[in-house]
Amino acid sequence: MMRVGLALCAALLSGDGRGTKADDKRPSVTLVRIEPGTMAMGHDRGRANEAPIHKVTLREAFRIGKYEVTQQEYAAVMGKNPSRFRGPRRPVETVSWEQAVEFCRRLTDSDRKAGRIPEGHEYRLPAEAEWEYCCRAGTTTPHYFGKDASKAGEHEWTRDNSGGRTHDVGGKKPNPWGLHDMAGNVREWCLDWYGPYPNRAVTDPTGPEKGTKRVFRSGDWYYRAETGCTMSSQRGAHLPTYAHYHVGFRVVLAPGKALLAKRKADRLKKVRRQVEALVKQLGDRKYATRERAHKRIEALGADAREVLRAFPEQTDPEIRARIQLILESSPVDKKSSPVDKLVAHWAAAAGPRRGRTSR
Ligand SMILES: [Ca+2]
Repeated sequence: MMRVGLALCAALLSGDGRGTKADDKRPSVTLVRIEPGTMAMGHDRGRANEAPIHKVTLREAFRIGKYEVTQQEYAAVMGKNPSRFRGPRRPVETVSWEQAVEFCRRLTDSDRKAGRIPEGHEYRLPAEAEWEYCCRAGTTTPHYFGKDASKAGEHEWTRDNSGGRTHDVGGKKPNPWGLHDMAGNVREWCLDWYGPYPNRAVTDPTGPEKGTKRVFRSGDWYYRAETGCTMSSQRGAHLPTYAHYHVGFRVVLAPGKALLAKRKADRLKKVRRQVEALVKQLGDRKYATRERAHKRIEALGADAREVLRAFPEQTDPEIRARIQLILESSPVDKKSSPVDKLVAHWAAAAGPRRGRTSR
């Protein structure tokens, strides 16, 4: 019954000819593929919890719900509908973070058994950074439609136009990546514990390791756009058991932990071979050769640093010192880049040999 319900739901949602045999193998929710990339996350002139602006890199492609999870979708998986504002295509609300996570787990099970999702993939809530990346959709303005909040009504259900209730998903214009209701309708639970942002560039962030509240993002039908609550940077949070009629969620479909671990192990194996060759070059007395080796290690990024941390103890103290400098350097802070630090290190160490290097 669950499969039938989900398939029916998918067909109703897409309106694009689903219902054929081939379509039976598509995921049960409508998803949009998101490519890896970088963004400036946060806002320095918004609320205090939106600062500092920091660079975020997402290395893996993933898929995210084109819409908030609807009541029809939720009921088909969970067997009940907790929502206050009833309607099959309205977003599910009055759903806690814990219930949203359980929905993802059950949907993963059923879609996996039905062969609807790729091997090793799973549904989960979006990480907060993934959510903002999707909301911004390449934009850097306060709203994904620009600076002018007077255009909010074309894109968002807020207190200004909602009539004090939720509305069917997809009723407003999508953002540049085709996602609907990222700014309004219901708030959306994210995976992360709530906490302050890091003051540095980060890769694939998933928030603090511990906490008491879980993050939700997006504005909602309850607040006016002029309060700034529908800006792409706006953050909120509450206890994971909190269930209220202004909070729902959308799902992400992405490789699960086991698949990610396997991919990482394969990647590190390749990087290790390259790093081993480059470390040998560090012993070369020619400045240009050493600099090239370090630049190439730096270009390999976080993976290279991980390999170097596990690198067998070097007997040569100078090579050991150089590896240590790479590990201690931030890969993004230009003023303290490994190359800059090493240039200083070599300049100091090369005093007696000055004139013999190719500098
Ligand atoms: Ca929303």
